[in-house]
Amino acid sequence: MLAPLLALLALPATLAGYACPDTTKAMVNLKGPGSGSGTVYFTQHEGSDQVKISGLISGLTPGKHGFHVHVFGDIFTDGCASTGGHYNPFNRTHGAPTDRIRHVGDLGNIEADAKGDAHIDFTDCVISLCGRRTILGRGVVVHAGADDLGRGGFEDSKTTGHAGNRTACGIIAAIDPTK
Ligand SMILES: *[C@@H]1O[C@H](CO)[C@@H](O)[C@H](O)[C@H]1NC(C)=O
Ligand SMILES: *[C@@H]1O[C@H](CO)[C@@H](O)[C@H](O)[C@H]1NC(C)=O
Ligand SMILES: [Cu+2]
Ligand SMILES: [Zn+2]
Repeated sequence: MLAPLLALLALPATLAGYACPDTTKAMVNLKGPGSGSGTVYFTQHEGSDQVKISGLISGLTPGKHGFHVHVFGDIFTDGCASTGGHYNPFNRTHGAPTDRIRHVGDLGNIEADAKGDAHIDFTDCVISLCGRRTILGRGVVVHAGADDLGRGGFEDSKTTGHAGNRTACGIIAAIDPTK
């Protein structure tokens, strides 16, 4: 009786999804200091742990760019630098979105095409738009380089994915969920 319960409690808290009682939507407008700007939407339907992430970021250098939720939405004090580190409420190491051990904010990479456009359309069930893992009011950062997903072997691979400078960022704002 007790053993399965204890096993369940020992699971990393990031494993199970977090459903919201109401449909919740948010958006982020991303802007420089570096190249890349655009808008990304987050949608989580009533009772679901899936967050749909969609949008377009243009003006990027072609290729992969680290894409994370950072802990603070503060782009006022010092631009993207004041958004803090990756949103990591469970004190884990950096990883890929599909890893069992990851930061809540680890959304991996977006990829810009030859024109510099990154079309974003994926889902994640570790971030949430409500409750203990909410990303509302926090920051999104797009990096100049690729996120190595913790596997690059650099000094900062296990904290930031060695993704380099913060090229664009914005604040995740709640929007009208009926629209
Ligand atoms: C987070 O984990 C590291 C080791 O991975 C540990 O040194 C540190 O004390 C932990 N911080 C908190 C707040 O638990
Ligand atoms: C990061 O940004 C700083 C300041 O803008 C710049 O001096 C540096 O060359 C950049 N690093 C890379 C790897 O682009
Ligand atoms: Cu980041
Ligand atoms: Zn991370």
